[in-house]
Amino acid sequence: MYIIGELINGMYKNVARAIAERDKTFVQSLAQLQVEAGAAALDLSCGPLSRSPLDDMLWLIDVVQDSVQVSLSLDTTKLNIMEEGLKRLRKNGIINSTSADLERLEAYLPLANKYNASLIALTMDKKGVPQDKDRRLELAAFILDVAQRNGLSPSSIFLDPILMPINVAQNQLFGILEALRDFKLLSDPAPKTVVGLSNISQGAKDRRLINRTFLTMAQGFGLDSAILDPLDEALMESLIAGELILNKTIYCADFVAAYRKSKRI
Ligand code: THG
Repeated sequence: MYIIGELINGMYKNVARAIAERDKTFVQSLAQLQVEAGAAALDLSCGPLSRSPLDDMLWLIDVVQDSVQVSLSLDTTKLNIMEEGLKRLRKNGIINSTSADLERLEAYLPLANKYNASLIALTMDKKGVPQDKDRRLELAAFILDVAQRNGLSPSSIFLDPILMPINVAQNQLFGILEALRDFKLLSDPAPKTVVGLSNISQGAKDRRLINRTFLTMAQGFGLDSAILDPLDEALMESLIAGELILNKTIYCADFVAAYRKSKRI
């Protein structure tokens, strides 16, 4: 599982404060803790309250790159912020994200090519987030078709079915699992898949229990990557056990410790 740490997000009040006050130490420690806990990449988002989102994103990129070596996922809906951010990256990044709208795809696909970045593509368009699996698949097929015509390999694309909160869309969750499985059948080579895991429990009780249970199920449906909280230890242990059961790592008596060591977690 390719783990993208979610914690450097202005959606969290303390992160929004750290960004506004240019509190480098706070952001760098969040970066280091997530990488030590197993994140292979870090998602960076200034959040909805940012007054100068471009300056804030460039500042985040610089301070995070000064403290850890992992790839960065630039989480912004603004094209100019994405491009300025990509220019600053010291290693290959992740564009988070484009929708399935043709004009957005035609803007973001060339950026992915130019900066050698992976591209997260959400299966939503101007009509909104799909309510069922078939519409998610239809949009995924469209994304892959446009990607192919723009010369980007499906293996550089992470399809995101958009995980919805359980308290508003309980009846969609199984369809989302099926979409994760079926996305992989749409092209050869197959696209990758990703979800923003914590979305599922926004506004719910027992958030961590819901997060880790969904993650386990999504692993069974072939999920490749998740934006999640790597500091949630029960979640990470459950993830490791899931990888073991799917035969992605070799069993040994102390498998959690062995996995952490092999990934230098
Ligand atoms: N897909 C893609 N990118 C994404 C998402 C996605 N980026 C953002 C988000 N979804 C994933 N990251 C988070 C980060 C935090 C939370 C959820 C998803 C979260 N935050 C607390 C909340 O809203 O309750 C904040 C609590 C606080 O203020 O302290 O749950 O789906 N491609």
